[in-house]
Amino acid sequence: MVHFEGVSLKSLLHPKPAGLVLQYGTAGFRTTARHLDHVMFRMGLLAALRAKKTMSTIGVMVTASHNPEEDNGVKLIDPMGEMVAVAWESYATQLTNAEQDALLTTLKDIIKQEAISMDKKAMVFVGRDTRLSSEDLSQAVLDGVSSLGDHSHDFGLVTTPQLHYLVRCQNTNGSYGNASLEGYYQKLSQAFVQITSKVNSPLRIDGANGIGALKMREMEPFLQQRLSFNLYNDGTSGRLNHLCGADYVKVQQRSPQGVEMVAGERCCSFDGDADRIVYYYHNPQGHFHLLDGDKIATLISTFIKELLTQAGLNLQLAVVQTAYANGSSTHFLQNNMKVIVECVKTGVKHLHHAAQKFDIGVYFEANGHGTVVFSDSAEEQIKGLAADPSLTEDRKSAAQMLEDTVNLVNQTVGDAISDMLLIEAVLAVRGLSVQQWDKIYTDLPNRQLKVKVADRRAIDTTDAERRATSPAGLQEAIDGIVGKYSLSRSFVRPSGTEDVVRVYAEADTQASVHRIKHTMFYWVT
Ligand code: NG1
Ligand code: ZN
Repeated sequence: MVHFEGVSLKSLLHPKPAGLVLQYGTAGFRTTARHLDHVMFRMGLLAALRAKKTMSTIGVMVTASHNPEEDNGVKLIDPMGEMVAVAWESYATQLTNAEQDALLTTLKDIIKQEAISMDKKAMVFVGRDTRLSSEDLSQAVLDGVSSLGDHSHDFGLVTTPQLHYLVRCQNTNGSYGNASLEGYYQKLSQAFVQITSKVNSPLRIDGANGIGALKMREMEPFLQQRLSFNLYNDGTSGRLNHLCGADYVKVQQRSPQGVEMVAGERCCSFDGDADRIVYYYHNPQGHFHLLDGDKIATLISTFIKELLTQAGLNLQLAVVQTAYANGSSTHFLQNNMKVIVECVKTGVKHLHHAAQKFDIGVYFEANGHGTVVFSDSAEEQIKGLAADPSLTEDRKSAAQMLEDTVNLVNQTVGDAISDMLLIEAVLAVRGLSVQQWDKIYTDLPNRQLKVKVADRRAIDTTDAERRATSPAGLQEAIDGIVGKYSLSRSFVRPSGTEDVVRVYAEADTQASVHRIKHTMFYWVT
């Protein structure tokens, strides 16, 4: 029997500002940290309900990722480490927006609608990033869980993907790994050390002044000196995500402040919660070259495809992208690599679900968020083959490398640390420099723009956001603009995380991109 008095009493300590309305979007709730205390308390309540419903441990991560230090946010993590089921996103919105006196009724409605048995105690894992506001906000989550009489484990400072990993481990009785940070470091390091016999030249890592830098330091001893790296923007002085980090580098297409760039040497940037990564370097003339999520997806899928061929394993491999994927990458993957390419709507949950339809699905957003997912059957076949004593040396080594790749990947969600180790392993095994990797295909010049408009929802899209269905005339105008330039493509869509619309343009030259971008800007505003 649950007594809701605890909820009533404790909710008073986390009051909702009357009239404030927020929406659980692509990245959960995300706004200025000042508006989030009641949201966190209520997400603690909802996570406990979700845990009871699924009879599993649920995760709650407090972070606003690449957004400014003053912002914060919260995301729920489902039992297998994936994003929370879509139906529960709307419960999250309802519970968050319920005025103070309607909180209990809303909570009870959800319990009734989902027919949740309140007898058993739930377990909720909580984690947070390095933002100043995160400690108090995660305390509010813990208060929410305990007000229902349920249990929680506070992992404190963790990267977002680490919390996803921990949740999955806990719910799979250790078959995915140990539900501890040490378990995470051990699993990834062991796989990395087994794949990589030779140490690459030092990698320069921009930690975005966030949690990723902290966790790389923790992981360093596990890596047995097989990865040589220098950490910059490690949070000891600079501001989180300020002029640094994966989002800054990708959007600005320039190197971050605080990293000593040396021509030809590879660098990478994490974002504020270490679920995204991009690589880059300066050429001898000092020009910046970016290797984004598309280049990463190409490197990884090429590597896996070659290993499958070498091992003689017939598994279906696909790459999942969004409309932001550079046209050159799609062309290369389809026509040169001959892999299946799917395009889905922006947002990791869409990519993740699409990737799960294949034996092996590699998915990346151009911004550097992505991972690889293996079906149960693919994992079994890889493991079976790696253990087969009758194999030739060549097939055996490929099968073992595939098995290590499975272990190196954090399959729950994009993970900057795990992705970085996989990329470093591929570069080392294939003897590729960052320039050689970059030359696999040449990106079409491209630009992104965010535009503040009166009502971003006036823009509707179809075909994985590549075409506009409203307002009337917009798509015709876009067709007219891009028709004037070679290899060009442009689209506009409302952001799911900010109150802006995003314009994307690519074409054969930077000058054409600029002209398309300007015309699009005038059309949208
Ligand atoms: P929105 O704001 O919907 O464009 C952004 C990113 C997504 C995804 C989410 C979640 C771009 C163009 N969009 O979404 O890819 O990462 O944030 O963080 O990078
Ligand atoms: Zn992030």
